[in-house]
Amino acid sequence: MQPTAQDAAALLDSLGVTRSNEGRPVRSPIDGAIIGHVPDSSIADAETRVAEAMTAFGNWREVPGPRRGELVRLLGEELRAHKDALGRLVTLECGKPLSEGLGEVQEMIDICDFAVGLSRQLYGLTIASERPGHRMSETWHPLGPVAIITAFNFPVAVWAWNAALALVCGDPVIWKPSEKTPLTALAVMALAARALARFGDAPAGLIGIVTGGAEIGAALVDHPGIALVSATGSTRMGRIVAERAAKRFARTLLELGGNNASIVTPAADRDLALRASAFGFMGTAGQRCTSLRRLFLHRSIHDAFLERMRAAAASITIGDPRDSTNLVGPLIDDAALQGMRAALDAARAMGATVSGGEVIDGLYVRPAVVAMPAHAGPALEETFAPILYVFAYDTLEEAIALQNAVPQGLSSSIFTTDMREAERFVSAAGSDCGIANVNIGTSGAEIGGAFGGEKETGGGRESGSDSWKAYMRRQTSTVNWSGALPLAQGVKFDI
Ligand code: UN1
Repeated sequence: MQPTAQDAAALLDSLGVTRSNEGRPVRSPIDGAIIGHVPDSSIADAETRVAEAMTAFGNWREVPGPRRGELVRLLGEELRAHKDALGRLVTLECGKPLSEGLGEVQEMIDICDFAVGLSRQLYGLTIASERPGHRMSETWHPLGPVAIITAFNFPVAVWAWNAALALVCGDPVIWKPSEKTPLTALAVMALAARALARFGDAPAGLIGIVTGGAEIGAALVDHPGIALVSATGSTRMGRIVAERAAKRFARTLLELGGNNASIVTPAADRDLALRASAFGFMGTAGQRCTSLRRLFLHRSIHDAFLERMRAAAASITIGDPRDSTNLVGPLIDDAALQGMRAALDAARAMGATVSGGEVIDGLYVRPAVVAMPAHAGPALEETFAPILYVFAYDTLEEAIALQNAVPQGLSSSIFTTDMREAERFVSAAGSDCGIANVNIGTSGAEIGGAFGGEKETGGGRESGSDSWKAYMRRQTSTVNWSGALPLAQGVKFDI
């Protein structure tokens, strides 16, 4: 394999990104080498971007939705044409296996397609008025500039889920990517610039970016010109964003931590459950917000299933994610490694049996399967690493109660061929998560559904279904086309 720095330079050139030798160094977790530099934006830069976006909004909100969709269609074309290079760059910068890097770009293309269709379907309602000669309607209007704060683990797809919808909804966007993955963000901006050039008459400042750390994100969150802050990351970060945004009554769309669980019942197809759970906890080295973290096994199958999962983790191929024979790449950085160590130490201190978890080399670790004596300790927290906490249960009620007994509420799943168990799990009395799957793992959602979760996950929904409504403002209009003036609720006020 080539040194990552060489690979990155070639990919950045092919994607049309101007390389810099100054600014914050960006390291590839693959080999720890510096693969580029990105200067931090200043607070003044952030203010300029917002001012430009506010001006752009005045124009863009009056461009017809289907025409706005044309820009997103062109963006989708650029992404299709450069899928391979961008997918490779994602792999270099965040360390996920190449098939996942390419899959992430596919997710961007999918949401662009979805948004193009949506651009002709921003439907409102006509509502029955109680007054004669009156018509009531509900219309969705563009909202204003949207700040999109994203995390390292999906360095480009999360921007696309937000930006594709926001743009067709009539909103300019300003991106604050993770400081760990700014190169892929610059590459996406280069592709967006091509789409804008082909589109022709989009207003300047429609698609912007600022780079840097938390203080740059905070400058966007606090700016009165930002109508919506869409933030993906830890619950700790989300709490800060939510509080700051609430001070000025700005809207937020939060996609925060998950602590996702699967339940495997005696009626499960166990081979399928094993494969799905193995991907769920080890895929992306456990660094998805949807990664499987807790596994509830019925006592009758617990020991045998646990053994098979240990064997799967012990034999999984780990190494350079550019090599397609490796299914698990590195953790993002040393802090992630320390976080994993601390969680495993806490589990051991509780009397848990830990298999795996050792460092192989650099940031490459063996995924850990942890047989837990109780549903407590580190299992109640999100650790962004490949750790699977395993529990035995006796009744489905107990398993559902435990799976819900964490502060987070993103994703969940049940493995069963018993329709009563499956239906109970997805019922009002079942999983309390935003995502509740049957015979599928917790991760790997398609873009067509609304994506997000409850409780400390933040309550936001993005991507498919009617998530677009978060990027628009709702207006109720009552129009009186009669000559009379009847008041609602029969109120009399004759002057
Ligand atoms: C994330 O980890 O922030 O459902 C998003 C999934 C992916 C998205 C994960 N489509 O696993």
